Amino acid sequence: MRIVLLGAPGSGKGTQGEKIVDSFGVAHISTGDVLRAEVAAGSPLGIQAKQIMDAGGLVPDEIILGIARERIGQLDPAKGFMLDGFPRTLPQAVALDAMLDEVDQPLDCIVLFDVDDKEIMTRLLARKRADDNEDTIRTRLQVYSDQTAPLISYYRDQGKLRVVKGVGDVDEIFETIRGVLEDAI
Ligand code: B4P
Repeated sequence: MRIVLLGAPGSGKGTQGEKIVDSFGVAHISTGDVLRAEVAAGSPLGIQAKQIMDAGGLVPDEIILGIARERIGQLDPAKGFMLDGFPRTLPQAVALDAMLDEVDQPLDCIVLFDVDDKEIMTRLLARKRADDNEDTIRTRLQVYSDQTAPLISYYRDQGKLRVVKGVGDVDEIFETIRGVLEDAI
């Protein structure tokens, strides 16, 4: 199983991602977690990423693709993985497809979390992470709509997109995702 979790900031990719990993035993790559670990370590990448993340922007594609190549390269794609928060731009998605085509292990399924902006604002203000204040969240939603939402039609055109309503009880949402993944794979 090679899957991508797609959705606006705060749509629940991290929350459901943990459940998918526990249940399906796939490897998990979260570019957001990698970046937060770099920030915590105070590395040069972390110092650069922190400014961008705190302002609600996206870390440049070259940096993210470097991280993704390294992490995916350490895995056996045939054993399955779940990407959470990556790809987030069209160039990232195209580069990912090329990377996986090289090893003849294309993505199976892209799960899109459908959650409206009002719910996202409420959740992220409650989460209280460094990048979770009202202005930053608005910027992140705009960045999502400009740079990440085009991936929806990109993956729909490939016939790989599955949409899941991401509002309601966390366990019920997971059961829906489980059904979607079992059907798709
Ligand atoms: P991410 O780490 O990917 O985080 P996120 O989009 O903010 O949140 P996620 O969707 O995982 O939501 P969560 O489960 O936590 O990105 C952080 C930053 O890193 C980006 O802004 C960007 O700057 C940078 N970055 C990462 N990847 C990048 C890339 N590929 N390219 C460029 N830059 C990149 O849920 C949110 C909250 O909602 C939680 O508090 C949770 O408890 C709650 N929640 C979840 N499900 C719920 C439900 N059903 N009901 C109520 N609350 C719920």
